[in-house]
Amino acid sequence: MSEEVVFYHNPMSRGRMVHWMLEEIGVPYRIELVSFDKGEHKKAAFLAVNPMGKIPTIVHRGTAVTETGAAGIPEPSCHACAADEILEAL
Ligand SMILES: N[C@@H](CCC(=O)N[C@@H](CS)C(=O)NCC(=O)O)C(=O)O
Repeated sequence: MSEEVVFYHNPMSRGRMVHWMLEEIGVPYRIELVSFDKGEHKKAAFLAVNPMGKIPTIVHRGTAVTETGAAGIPEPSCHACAADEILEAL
């Protein structure tokens, strides 16, 4: 199972909040841009990741997180220090 955090994003979406959070906590991640104009969010390749066809989506350790409010906080066990900083800030 991959340790990589993959962030499916479109800059014209609420994914910007998740992008901001990932940058703030310094978690390594890879962005996969999903074009609304090209309808990529409703194509099979992305629906296999998130059947709702919505952005943002984060995939980590085989699990897709599809809610903005949840996607912004990665699993604490992976990035303990960063997660601790977030929890202290809340
Ligand atoms: N409940 C989700 C909703 C995500 C959502 O609706 N994203 C919009 C962009 S901001 C989207 O993907 N729209 C494309 C569509 O619904 O076709 C969340 O808050 O993250």
